[in-house]
Amino acid sequence: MTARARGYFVTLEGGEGAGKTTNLQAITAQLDAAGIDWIATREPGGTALAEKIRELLLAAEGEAPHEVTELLLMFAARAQHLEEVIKPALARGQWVVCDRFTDATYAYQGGGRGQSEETIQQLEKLVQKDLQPDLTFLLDMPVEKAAERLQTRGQQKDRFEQEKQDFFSRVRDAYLKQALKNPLRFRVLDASQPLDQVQADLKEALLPSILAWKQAQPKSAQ
Ligand code: Z5A
Repeated sequence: MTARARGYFVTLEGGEGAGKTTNLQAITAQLDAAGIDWIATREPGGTALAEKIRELLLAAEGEAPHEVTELLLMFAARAQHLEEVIKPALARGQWVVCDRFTDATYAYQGGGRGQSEETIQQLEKLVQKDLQPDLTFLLDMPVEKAAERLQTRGQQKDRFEQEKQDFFSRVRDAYLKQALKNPLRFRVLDASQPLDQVQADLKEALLPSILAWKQAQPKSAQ
């Protein structure tokens, strides 16, 4: 087997409608062009069991999870996803591109629902040990503008999407706080720009990581 360095872990974060799903495809296209092997995944979800937990968390109807239940279910899904999908892919030398990860927990369960940072940190330590994304893109935009964008979508709203503007403002603030606390890992992009400009910014911000990672590969794996 060819010796390879560890893969690379990229996460995409942002409020709803910021364009994570759309821009994830731009990232994987750039990785393809660079000849890099990748997997794309999402949270909550990414394995059969974690996708079942996602359904429970997002269901708009029925018994709503208590805030602590919601927090624990996010980390339960994450534990399964990490062990079954993320860690094995990184160990194989693949890039993992993940639509949301633990920064979303700080933003939604912390900022949105008011769970303490300390509690989230304890669960993060339990589930992730020292594993953190290598690079996180925060697609940031004003909450009102994202809401306008989503008005045209017209599909049924999940439990989070039914929250009020005030909730999403707290989520945005918590995301920006995470970015300030982790400046080496975060790249904050202005997601309110036209899509081609957002993708140009994304491409430019991703390129140094691609080049550095390729440079670090053993010669036999290049
Ligand atoms: N959650 C949590 O609470 N705690 C956690 O730890 C985790 C998650 C991991 C599901 O996530 C929920 O889980 C989420 C937080 C919670 N709830 N909320 N809200 P999700 O990622 O599956 O759900 P989402 O944020 O609602 O995803 P989304 O609505 O699909 O948004 P998106 O992926 O960011 O956007 P998009 O689908 O790529 O784009 C939306 C539309 O805008 C679409 O029509 C695009 O064509 C358009 N678009 C995108 N970019 C542009 C630009 N630049 N200009 C114009 N139009 C654009």
